Amino acid sequence: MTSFWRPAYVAIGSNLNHPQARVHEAFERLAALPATRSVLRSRLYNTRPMGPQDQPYFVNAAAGLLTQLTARELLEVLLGIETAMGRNRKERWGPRVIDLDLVWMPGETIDEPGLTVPHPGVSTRNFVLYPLADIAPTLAIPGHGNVLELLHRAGDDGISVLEQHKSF
Ligand code: A4P
Ligand code: MG
Repeated sequence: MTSFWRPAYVAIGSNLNHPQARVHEAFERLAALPATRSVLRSRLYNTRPMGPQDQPYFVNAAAGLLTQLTARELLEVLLGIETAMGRNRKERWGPRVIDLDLVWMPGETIDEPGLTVPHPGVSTRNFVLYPLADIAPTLAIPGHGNVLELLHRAGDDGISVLEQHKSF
């Protein structure tokens, strides 16, 4: 844990067990993390699965946090939320009740076994970039680029808005 607060951007995905409700549950659980404040929530999106197509569409979203945790500590608590919500890891890119990826945290460029920050998929996945653009359109992700530019490059194939912001 550090004495200062930094932003952290978390991508949320679900395609099992009422995905829209699971994404809202994830927002609530993120807001309850220790030494962490939940500051921004994106809209919710319906997205075509990347990977095996014989699985339901996903609901994707993103959360903007402020945290005193390090990236390692944050990953640990994200994996803890996944476990608490019943995630069990089977096939790669297979269906999941919840997936929480640490997309980027300024000052935490990491490439270690079990933790890569920025998340390597961020620059090509529109289901990560659209939610991220709701909360941090001008964010520059080192080694990848600016969120809005990446989004325009990735395009809007297979993605639609499921739920607008209810309030700020
Ligand atoms: N890991 C390393 N870096 C990170 C990071 N920055 N954030 C490690 C989170 N985790 C990170 O993840 C495997 C391990 O990655 C973790 O234990 C952690 O130590 P996982 O979520 O169990 O594996 P996975 O998800 O099956 O594989 P992978 O390659 O991580 O998949 P992704 O990238 O998570 O993608 N289609 C749509 N439309 N929407 C989606 O959200 N998601 C996926 C999964 C596939 N298709 C999708 C979506
Ligand atoms: Mg993951």
